[in-house]
Amino acid sequence: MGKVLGTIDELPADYRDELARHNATPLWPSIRGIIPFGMPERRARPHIWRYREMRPLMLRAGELTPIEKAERRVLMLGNPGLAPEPFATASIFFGLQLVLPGETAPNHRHSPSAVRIVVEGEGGFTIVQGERCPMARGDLILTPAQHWHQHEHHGSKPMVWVDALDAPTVMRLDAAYCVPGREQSTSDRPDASQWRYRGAGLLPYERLQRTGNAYPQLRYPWAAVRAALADFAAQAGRDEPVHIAYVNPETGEPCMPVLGFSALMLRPGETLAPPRRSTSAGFVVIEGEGESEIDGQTVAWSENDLVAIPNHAKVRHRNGSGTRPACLIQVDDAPLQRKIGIFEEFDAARA
Ligand code: GTQ
Ligand code: FE2
Repeated sequence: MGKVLGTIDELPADYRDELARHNATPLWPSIRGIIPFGMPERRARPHIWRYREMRPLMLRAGELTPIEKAERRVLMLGNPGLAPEPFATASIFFGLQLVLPGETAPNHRHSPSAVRIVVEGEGGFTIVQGERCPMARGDLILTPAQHWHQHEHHGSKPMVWVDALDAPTVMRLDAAYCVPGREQSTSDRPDASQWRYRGAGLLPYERLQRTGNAYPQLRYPWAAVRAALADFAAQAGRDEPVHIAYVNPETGEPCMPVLGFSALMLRPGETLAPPRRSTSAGFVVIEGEGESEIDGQTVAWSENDLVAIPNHAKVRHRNGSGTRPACLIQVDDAPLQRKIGIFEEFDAARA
């Protein structure tokens, strides 16, 4: 530590030119930029997208661009610190998608994985590999990598949902691509959350012999998650966070390989200061209102707002109501960070 590193300028010009001709670069002048001491160099900043401001822009997209000319009518939510990359954090793509009554978004599959979090409307469906997943507010619907998916809307009002994709990672791997497909034929059966994986702790008997299907459950209805949060909150101590992870019901592992999903309830009047984590995250406000202090910056949020939390940020959430709970669906990159061995939580003393 503390050694003065050589700079690029102190190298002779002819040597620098020769290196450039051979597509090589000395590491030592930029080693701290690539691997800084102590904490990563974070480009992403705390940020909020308010639904009150985004909704009119979504509806205007519906007037300006027919679905046929969009394929997916999505506004990408770009973190100002990451511009011009249109990503919410270094690893999370957040989009707001609008489907109007009667519209369909055509079938395709691609290498990035997507998860839908419904914020407005009813009567929409995402069809994933033939399984019809109804979309109601707060529902979480998985369209894992290379799974065929199309959207349709049979209701009478606009449907809006949040798309959370691992596209930043897949693009960094130079591995993002898409394949268009013919319209799927669908099963008349309800999605698996309504019968095969009806409740926690219950599995179809033959699934004790694992099928190896990495995505047995594609839809996580909000009604079930909200009830679980309420029952959890009724019993948990005040110092125990009411925080539930969306997992593969056969393995108990995170439901997706790169991005993790969880539901958090802040009880009336509760302030929650989770440990500082190495992950980046974002959340969608499903219910209630409050504020989050992120690296000293306070954002006040209410229903359907989206918030971005940079890696390693210090976070404190506060429910603004003394009588009503607040519920958030959180997205983070903990599954990927755990797989590559870089997930860390820092205790308050080191924060
Ligand atoms: O709904 O299939 O926000 O393929 C980005 C890419 C949504 C989708 C996005 C997609 C989709
Ligand atoms: Fe897609």
